[in-house]
Amino acid sequence: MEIGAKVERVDGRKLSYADFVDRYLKNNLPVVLTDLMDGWQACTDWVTADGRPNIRFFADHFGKSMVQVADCCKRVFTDQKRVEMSVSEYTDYWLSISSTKCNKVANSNGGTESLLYLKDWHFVKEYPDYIAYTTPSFFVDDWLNLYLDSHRLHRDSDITQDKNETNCADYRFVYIGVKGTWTPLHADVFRSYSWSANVCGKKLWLLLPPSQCHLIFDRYQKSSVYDVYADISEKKFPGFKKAVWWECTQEQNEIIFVPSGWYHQVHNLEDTISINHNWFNGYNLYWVWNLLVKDYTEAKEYIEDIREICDDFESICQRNLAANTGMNFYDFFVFISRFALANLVLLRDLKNVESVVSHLRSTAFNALNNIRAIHLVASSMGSVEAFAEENLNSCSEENRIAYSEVKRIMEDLDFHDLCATLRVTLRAVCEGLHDYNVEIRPEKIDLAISSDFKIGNPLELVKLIQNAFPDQFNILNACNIGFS
Ligand SMILES: O=C(O)CCC(=O)C(=O)O
Ligand SMILES: [Fe+2]
Repeated sequence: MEIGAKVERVDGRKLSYADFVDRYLKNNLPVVLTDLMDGWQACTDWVTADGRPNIRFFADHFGKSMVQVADCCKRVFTDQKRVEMSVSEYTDYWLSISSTKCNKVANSNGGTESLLYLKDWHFVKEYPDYIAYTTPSFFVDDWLNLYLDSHRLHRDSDITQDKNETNCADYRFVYIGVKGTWTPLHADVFRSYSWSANVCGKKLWLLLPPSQCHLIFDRYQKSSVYDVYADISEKKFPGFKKAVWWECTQEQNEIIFVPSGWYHQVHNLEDTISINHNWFNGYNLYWVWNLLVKDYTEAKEYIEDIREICDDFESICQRNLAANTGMNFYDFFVFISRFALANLVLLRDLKNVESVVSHLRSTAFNALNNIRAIHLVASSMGSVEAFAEENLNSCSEENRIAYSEVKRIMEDLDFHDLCATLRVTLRAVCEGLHDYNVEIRPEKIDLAISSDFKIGNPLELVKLIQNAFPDQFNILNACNIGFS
């Protein structure tokens, strides 16, 4: 395996938000940020005096929680075998293997042993009053978790019933793994960004830029390599040897930013506790849409032969897409429609504020940037079959109600919550922008949101956005300048 680059390491206290955006978000490049975890409760409560996981603290305080645990020695299709157990069962396991000091043996014992890794624990959702950490300002512009605080990703009852509710609760996780546990090669859900903070322990990351990701797939571009350290058949994966990897050893109190679409494999080199979020915003929204299009196309090809005998072919495709990818076109459309409206409402309200101080200007700038990103994605959604008149009946009633009538959305209490959290979020983002000279003056923006408007499809959302800025549509284009 060729390692071609090391991930850059930067002191987070010396990096401005604008620089983070310019260097890493816009270029979609990874970085390790140091010195951002001072004062986190997790760094005190979850770590012993000698810097190891304070596993008894979890047993004592969170023992009853039910969590997903992966067995790193057992592969099931593209992932590790998962079992559900309580935190106290996991901590019992942890204490039993560390007392016999057999982690290494467990790892190499011919596959009969298991090596358990507690993963994807929705800790914040489960313990909202215990403030284990605060999200660093670089990562607060997080539309995914912001939305999920007031909305569900799916509204169709048949999909939500299938899924464990906490599964789609949010994308804020805690991971706890003994030395030797690992995560197979993957790209993140929705092709979102992730950030991952080591509360204690050490991780080895191997990352592959999106431009090279075709190299880790088989010749049909269907299945990808599971473990980069395994003996990879050149016949099956002809490109694998050509891949040039980025490497990073992440120490305690360091946070790695993983950009969109980078495949990565992760190994816990020590007993490790980490906190991670998946997130997306205006800078990678099109990654999410592109993934949905790709997965939709595959889902459709897969069942193409039954098209003729189905009345509701499109809705089966959308159902499969939601089940496999985590959301479908309609879920995504509800998401961007509501987000666009929330940003417009925020802008409109800012206009009414008398004293236009600089942070309000940068809030306006951010909201405009968000709207611009949504406008771009909605424009490219316009032509998809799923939104053609004859297919709109494959969109569930729940979804249609959620996006169509602007008046109804504006009266929806969940939407009010979304607006309120968006305001707080943009405010927090703007604190990092104080030295940035923003040209936008919200009081000059003539904004009209007609509440009798109906959003029937993506092109109507585009129209709504354009109509909202009657004479100043160029304002949306001007935001292209971004932070540079
Ligand atoms: O820490 C791990 O084992 C995996 C983390 C990961 O894949 C991520 O943060 O995207
Ligand atoms: Fe990941």
